[in-house]
Amino acid sequence: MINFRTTRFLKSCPSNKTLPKDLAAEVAFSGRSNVGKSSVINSLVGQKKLAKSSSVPGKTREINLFDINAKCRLVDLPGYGYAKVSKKEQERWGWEMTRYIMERENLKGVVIIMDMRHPLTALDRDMIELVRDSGRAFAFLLNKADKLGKNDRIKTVKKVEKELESMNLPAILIPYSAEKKIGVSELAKLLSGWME
Ligand SMILES: Nc1nc2c(ncn2[C@@H]2O[C@H](COP(=O)(O)OP(=O)(O)O)[C@@H](O)[C@H]2O)c(=O)[nH]1
Ligand SMILES: [Mg+2]
Repeated sequence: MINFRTTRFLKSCPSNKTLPKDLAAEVAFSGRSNVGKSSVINSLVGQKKLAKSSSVPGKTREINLFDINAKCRLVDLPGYGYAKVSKKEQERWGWEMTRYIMERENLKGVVIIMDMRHPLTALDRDMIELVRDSGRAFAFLLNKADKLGKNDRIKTVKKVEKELESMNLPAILIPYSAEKKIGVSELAKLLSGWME
């Protein structure tokens, strides 16, 4: 099992051109703006402020890379679907993201983070298609589980599982709360399996 506590910030890249050498195993986090990507990374590494989290959506406009150790990295991809960003900028980011996911040699898997209260939006489905086309391993985190009661959590997991099956995409689903630290050890185990 990987020790995530040693994770350090490596680099922010405004485009694929400035990415560090493709020499370490990477796992990437993707999701709608404000879904809690940065918070999930912080909860995983047990540090409050490693990835910048903010209540203002759409702030992360870059590919942020973190070194877990000499051989493994975490990658925070730009959030999608923030309406106040221009169409042109969103499009450019779509291309950067597509390129990273399709071409990155040492990308071992993608974690698609969704809000447990609003899973599988149209933009999430676009991301799912992209990841499927790339042939990468992937899994889903249903974040903000603390906002739902126990019964609604169970219902949501069943509903999402069913929909993914109907898309012919059986996948790992982890109910998660970055705030209440629910699902952290499952996530750590999953990523360790991908990278080791
Ligand atoms: N209740 C709750 N709020 C969360 C959780 N994860 C993130 N948030 C909040 O959601 C907002 C966006 O989080 P952030 O990590 O910046 O999202 P990002 O834009 O996807 O990186 C912040 O106000 C967080 O405090 C969670 O598990 N539960
Ligand atoms: Mg963020």
